[in-house]
Order: sequence, then C-alpha cells, then structure tokens
Amino acid sequence: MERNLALETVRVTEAAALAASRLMGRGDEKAADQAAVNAMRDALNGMAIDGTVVIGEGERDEAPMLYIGEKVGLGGPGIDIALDPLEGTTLTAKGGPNAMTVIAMAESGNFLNAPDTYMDKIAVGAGLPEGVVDLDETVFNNLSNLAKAKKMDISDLVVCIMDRPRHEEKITQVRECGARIVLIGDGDVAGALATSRFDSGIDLYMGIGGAPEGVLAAAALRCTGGQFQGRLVFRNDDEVARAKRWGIEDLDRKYMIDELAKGDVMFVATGVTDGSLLRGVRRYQGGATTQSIVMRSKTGTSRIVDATHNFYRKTWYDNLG
Ligand code: VTB
Ligand code: MG
Ligand code: MG
Repeated sequence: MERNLALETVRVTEAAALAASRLMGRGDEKAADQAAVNAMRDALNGMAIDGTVVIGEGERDEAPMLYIGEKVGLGGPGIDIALDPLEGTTLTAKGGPNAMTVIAMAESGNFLNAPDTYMDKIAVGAGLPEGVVDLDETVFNNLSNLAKAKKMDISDLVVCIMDRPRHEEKITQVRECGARIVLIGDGDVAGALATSRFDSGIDLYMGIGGAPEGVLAAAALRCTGGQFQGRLVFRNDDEVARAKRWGIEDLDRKYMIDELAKGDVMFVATGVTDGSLLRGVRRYQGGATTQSIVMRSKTGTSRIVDATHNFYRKTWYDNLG
C-alpha cells in the first residue's frame, strides 16, 4: 500500500467529520450519520483507488450508501476498506465525547468479513508481553497479569467498559478485584484505541460492542502494536444466518488481531466531538479546524494532523450545507 494513501485518506475522514459536526447536539442521529456517509462517499470517490467497502454501513438492501461490497474510487490499486462514517452517532446527537469518523484500509482480502453482529472484545496497548490478557481468562487473571506486566497494583489499573446492562457482571467483577473503571456511553473504537495512548489513563478495554467496530479497532491496534482479541456474539438465528452468509463456519472462534486485520493496514480517524484521542471540529466564520490521526502498521508511524479549512475556497464544502 502506498504511503501517500494514508495522508490522502485524511481528507476523506475530515470531510465526513466536517459534515457530521454541523449536526452536533441536534438530537438527530440519523441526520448526522447520513451527512457523514454522504461526505465520506463523495470524498472516497475522488481517490485514485479501486476500492471495495468490506466493513460498511450494512448490506445493500438496508443501507443506501457505503454498503458492503460497494465500489469506490477513480481506479487504481485494489484496496479493501473498512469504515464507519460516524462512529458514535448518539454521541454526536448529544454533543457527547469521542465521536469520530473512521476509515481503515488494507490490501484485498485482509479484513475479516465481519457480520453486523456484536463482538466480545479485549484490548491492551503496546509493549506488553504477548497474551498478557486473553478473552478466555477470568477478569481477575487478566487484571493481575496486566498489573504485573505494567508493574502496577490492580487498584491502579483503569478499565474502559461500555455502560450497558449486558456488562453488569463484568463491571462488578472488575470492581471486586479493586480496579478502577471508565464507563463510556458509546464509541468502543476510541475506547480500545485509548489503551494505546500512553497518557489516556486507560489500561484495558473490555466488553461487547459492534463487530464491525472490532475490525476497525483491530486495524488501529495493528498500527500501534497493541493487542486485541474478539469473538462474535449472536443474539438470534438471523444473526447466525448472517454470519454464515459471510462464510463464517466456526461461530465460537476467538479471533486474534491479525485474523481481523492482516498484512499492511492503515487507520485514519478525524474527531467530530472532543475526545480523549482527538479534538472535535471547531467551526467559525468561513471555516473550521479538524484534528485527525493517521497510522500505518508497516512503519508504526502515528501522525496527528491538525487542519484549517477555508470554506470560501473549497467548493465541495458547499455540499455540507
Ligand atoms: C457498539 C459499539 C459502537 O455503538 O456498536 C454500540 O461498538 C452499539 O451498542 O462503538 P448497543 O447496541 O449496545 O447500543 C457504538 O458505541 C457506537 O457506534
Ligand atoms: Mg456507522
Ligand atoms: Mg459505529
């Protein structure tokens, strides 16, 4: 994959973030999502790639744009694209933290074709012994192994978990072990990625969120050198059938990070609302600023890109209303 592709892709996540940011706090998740989808799609179609959306906004019959299998780009190298035009639609609608626009890219065939189901996930940052935490370990073992590896007490650790009734037991167990918790309302790509930020104050991410978001998080952590494992979680027969349609035979399989995102991958995200990782969009007369992160697995380089956009000179911003 071309080096420049990563930097080109920032323009795409920026466009989606600028579009979605207009709807921050407006209480309309759908409108915010649609604005991001439209802008992301237009911008992707301006890139010199032969792109295929493999993780997208659902299947063709249920999503009008950026559906799985949709072709994007002007032509060029064959690239598979995993995307979430607005990761955190509810966060955006409420003006809450950590909403962002996300794209990961890999050479064809390198992302797991994850169905739109849930995934049980566990993630830690870089520089830790391989397997220091494991999806099949008890909460206590994971916390004590992690504490040992980080030369910390369990009571110093901070675990990020999505605030959901389905996590009640896990939350209780973490508390019983004496570790601390950050409960997030939404946005587990940002939650998983936070483990890789030295100063984020998050040591471990755990819990059940979207499977597509699991692939995106895996791509991000491939770039940072973090660890990630995931297992699909099905709520009903329909979801099982969906997974089988994507060629998934072993429903109980534990996916290691490079089974979710293998080979050279890149990850790009732009903040929509302020978050632990990225600052949200700031709008002012005639323009706006954005902050993005661009990472590649090949080199492990991670860049923060601060951009100032001049709406008077960029005609395509007209589409943003
Ligand atoms: C998950 C999580 C996402 O939405 O998909 C969540 O992975 C939906 O979970 O990051 P619920 O069905 O419990 O609401 C996000 O938080 C935002 O897209
Ligand atoms: Mg989405
Ligand atoms: Mg999402």
